[in-house]
Amino acid sequence: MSVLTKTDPEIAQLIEAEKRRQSMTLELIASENHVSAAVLQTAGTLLTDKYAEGYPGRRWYCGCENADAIEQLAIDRAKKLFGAEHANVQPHCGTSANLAVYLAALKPGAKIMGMRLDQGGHLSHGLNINLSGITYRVTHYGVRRDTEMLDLDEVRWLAVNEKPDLLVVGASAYPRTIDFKGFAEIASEVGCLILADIAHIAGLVAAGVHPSPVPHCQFVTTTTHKTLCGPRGGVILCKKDWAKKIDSAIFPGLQGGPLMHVIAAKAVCFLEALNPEFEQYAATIIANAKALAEQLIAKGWRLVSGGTDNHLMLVDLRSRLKDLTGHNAALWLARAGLICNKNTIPFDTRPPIESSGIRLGTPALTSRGMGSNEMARIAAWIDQILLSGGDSGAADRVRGQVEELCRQFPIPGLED
Ligand code: DSN
Repeated sequence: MSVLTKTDPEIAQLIEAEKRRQSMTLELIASENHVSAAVLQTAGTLLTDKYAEGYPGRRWYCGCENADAIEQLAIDRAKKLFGAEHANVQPHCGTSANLAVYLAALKPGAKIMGMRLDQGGHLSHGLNINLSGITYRVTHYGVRRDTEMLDLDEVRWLAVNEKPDLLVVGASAYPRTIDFKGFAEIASEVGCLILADIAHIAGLVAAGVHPSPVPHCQFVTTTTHKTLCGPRGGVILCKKDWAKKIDSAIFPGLQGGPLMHVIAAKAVCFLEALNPEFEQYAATIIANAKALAEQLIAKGWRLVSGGTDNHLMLVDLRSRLKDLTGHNAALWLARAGLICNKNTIPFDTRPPIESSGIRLGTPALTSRGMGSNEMARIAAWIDQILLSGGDSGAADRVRGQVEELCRQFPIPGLED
């Protein structure tokens, strides 16, 4: 950082401030994680200088021999990790991965069917203000009101009646196991294509602690920075017969030059995830989520669907404090160093900007090496803060204890 401090002290100071913020707070945002020092180092290399439009062995520019080798390693490792026939490692994010699948598989005006955003889906699954919802006709499925879980019979009924061209399965706020095989059977019955978006659970799928959609779906998209613990970015996995169309949809269809420094960091992340230790890490993410969920339930908080099977949970704040919004709860927790996000809960009566829930996840805590004892302490702090009515004294007291815990469990990227 010494060079940057000389060149641009303002940015250098802000990066230092962010390092301190990450180090001294607990990250409970379910879609965030802390990368390894190796991933961090790779993402900050001079690979950022290189233009490599095209694909390994088929580039527009000269001087791509190292870029070719790096991207090929990333592709080969992604295929091995997920057991996929083809991988495109160039998407800049999960949304561009999804848009590329739509571009490859559908004509504008075709019909997609995905999970409602306000019940756990994602904006790139057909939200009306996202390109997916602007370009395609959309129909949405949700969870059952009584169980707050997906019901394959309801999805099948809707699919049979709506006849989508593409069924999208995957979520950003769904705490339960997704039956990808069951969804694929529905797609096959209806005669449509299927895309599984595993952005949130990719690390769990890679480790084999969540069922994989790869054998069952034509397309699987993911981000690399959530449970997979890699750099910020996306990946598309697909069957061999879609490889050419997917590659053309990403470049030149949707993106220009790939981010080679990020692709190299993805390759490092895939290597780390191929290590047998990663399976234990992913299993611990789930064990920690279950421990946190059990502690919160024991304190009287209702969790959407009654618990969790994966890395996240949704707390229904109305279960104990009917006037507390997700917006206020997240702000109070943040003052105490507990970082999470507000979230709608299924059939929420509040608008998304207020929300009646908070979403909590355990990937980042697990990357710091925390276990069930720490989950119990964190649940107690969450409970204290939510019941404190936003009291600043309570926030300060908890913040002190949070910082003490943070010092015991440093973030991995700073170890070098
Ligand atoms: N921002 C991601 C999440 O938090 O789930 C979705 O794009």
